[in-house]
Amino acid sequence: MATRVLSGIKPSSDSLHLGNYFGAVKQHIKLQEKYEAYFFIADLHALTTVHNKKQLETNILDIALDYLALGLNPEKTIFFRQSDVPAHPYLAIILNNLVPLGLLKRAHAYKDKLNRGETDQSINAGLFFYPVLMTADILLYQPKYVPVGEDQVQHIEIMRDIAAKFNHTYGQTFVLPEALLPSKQEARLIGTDGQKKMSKSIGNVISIFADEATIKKQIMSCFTDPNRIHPTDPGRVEGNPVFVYHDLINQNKKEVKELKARYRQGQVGDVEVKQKLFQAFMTYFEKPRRLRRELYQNKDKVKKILASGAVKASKTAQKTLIQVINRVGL
Ligand code: AQP
Repeated sequence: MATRVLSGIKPSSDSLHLGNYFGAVKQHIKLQEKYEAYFFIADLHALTTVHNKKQLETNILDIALDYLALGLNPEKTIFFRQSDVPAHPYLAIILNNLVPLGLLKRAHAYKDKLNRGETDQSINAGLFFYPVLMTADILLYQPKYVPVGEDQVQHIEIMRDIAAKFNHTYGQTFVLPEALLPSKQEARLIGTDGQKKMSKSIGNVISIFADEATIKKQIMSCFTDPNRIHPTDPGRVEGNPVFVYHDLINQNKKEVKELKARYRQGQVGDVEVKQKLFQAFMTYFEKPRRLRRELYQNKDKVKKILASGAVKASKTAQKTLIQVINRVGL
């Protein structure tokens, strides 16, 4: 059997951001050349935050368009919507019974919400059980690798714990998939606030497919070196989000080197550095942005791709589910 990879993205907003791209999607596009790839839109996971039918439908289509425009090749890859494969929630319900509550209480997604001032009254059970559904998402396809950003590493560990518990309880069933991470800088891309990882729920993002004015605003309002008051003050380049993004996006390496040198010596203002970043961004994503506009005119084709992906994904998922059902005695 060919080595398999699998990963998913939540359609909880209407555009992928730079963190999603460098942490996950860029790897996905590369890996589809080498492995048997399954990539899905995790719409059941989006239900934890999106409670508006129209909004969810729009987000799902938007993420599908984003993914395809960025280079996902439906000829090579099985691309589908999680909710089209009912085996996902089915397996999650079975696995719930093997997971100690304590393990879920330690999960980042849940703890982050508590740290942001939410309580057990405002956090829904869907979010709490999210690592279990994610475990089912993965185990159904038995991939060797799960290419994700650093924020998902703990959830992958939880998935491995649950799979091991299942094997121990019911006999060897699952091989334990591994997380696959890109470079350190890409695996946890810093947000435009210069403090937290780029996250749609925080809003510290640069959206890949937003209109130019929005992207310009996101880039121009990016934090830089907080200790630098005047353009003539020597500035810090390391860890400065504007330079982190330049390093990843700006193909003109000579320009980046010169900008860094001038910044360190207090010879360039933040505005110029950001304007150059905006230009580099538009160049880097010029082709995907054009492709996405074209795809948008052909939404039916996108729906067909997802429908055909769902048929193929269901076949694989069903096989695993039947094996599980037999093992547990249902
Ligand atoms: N800042 C980031 N750096 C690197 N990778 C990231 N990912 C997300 N943010 C960064 C990776 O993108 C993939 C899909 O993520 P997701 O949208 O399904 O969920 P997420 O990780 O929860 O993304 P957000 O933006 O942080 O969403 P919210 O704010 O709603 O929680 C994953 O592989 C993830 O690692």
